[in-house]
Amino acid sequence: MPSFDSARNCHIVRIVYDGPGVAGKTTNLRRICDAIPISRRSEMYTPAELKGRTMFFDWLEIDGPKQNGQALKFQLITVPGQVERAYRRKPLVEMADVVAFVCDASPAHIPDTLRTFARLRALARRRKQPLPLVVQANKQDVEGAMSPEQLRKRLKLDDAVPVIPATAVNGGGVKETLMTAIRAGVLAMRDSRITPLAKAFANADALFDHVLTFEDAPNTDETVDAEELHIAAEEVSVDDAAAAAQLQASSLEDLEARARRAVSRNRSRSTSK
Ligand SMILES: Nc1nc2c(ncn2[C@@H]2O[C@H](COP(=O)(O)OP(=O)(O)OP(=O)(O)O)[C@@H](O)[C@H]2O)c(=O)[nH]1
Ligand SMILES: [Mg+2]
Repeated sequence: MPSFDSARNCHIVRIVYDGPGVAGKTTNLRRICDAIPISRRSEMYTPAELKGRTMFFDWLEIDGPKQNGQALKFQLITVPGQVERAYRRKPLVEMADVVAFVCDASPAHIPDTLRTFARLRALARRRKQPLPLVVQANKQDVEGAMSPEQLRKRLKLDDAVPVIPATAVNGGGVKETLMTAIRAGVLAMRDSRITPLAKAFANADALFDHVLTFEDAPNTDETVDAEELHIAAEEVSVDDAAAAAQLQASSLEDLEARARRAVSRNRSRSTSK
């Protein structure tokens, strides 16, 4: 839900760059930094990056167009895409006003993209407000990369969801993705209630403190509902050799085991009521 920062007298819209590991989320933010002068943005803040992988998040704030004379800022936040960091990703995605879902469109990474997207869909379903979504089909320069239309089909996206081709490493499609997400954010601001800015999201330091609170109880056994599992399994085409090779049997078994545990947990919860 867009928010109002009374300390700085401005509205804040949060755009979260979600997507699987190495899809190009951090690269998008770097190219945005290159394109926007420092007078119109913050520094990019990345706590504890390790060997080029995002461990917590990247954070960047840029100035947006004034709305009825009121200043508007966009917080751009990337999540860590590695599965092991899912417990850090979830609270960031839950607080998004708009999600820019960055896909690695190269064939070998499609199974990862499908699984991560299924998790996003599950999170979106649990929200009270709709979650505006922009999809970026990144790495179009890689041989055999899926086109935006092919990705739209694989992800079963509605025609209303924009899918933008990109080669983020060279800056291609980065601005288009950002502008589309900004437009969705401005619309969300008009349509929803504005809440006071949560302290946890006031700045990058506060966000880091907030994310660190999840370290004590990392929820690695994240609930995977049956429908999500169905989407993840069904969407991976078995006739696509490259994709099938990537989908290791152990991952599916793991997903199934977790879904079974979630179902039995829900059963025991409902019987104890
Ligand atoms: N070929 C190609 N490589 C890209 C493109 N965009 C990003 N990369 C490369 O992909 C790798 C991963 O990019 P990152 O931006 O760090 O990926 P990420 O999504 O932030 O990954 P995590 O932080 O692990 O979640 C880097 O080596 C990038 O240079 C692209 O359009 N084409
Ligand atoms: Mg990253």
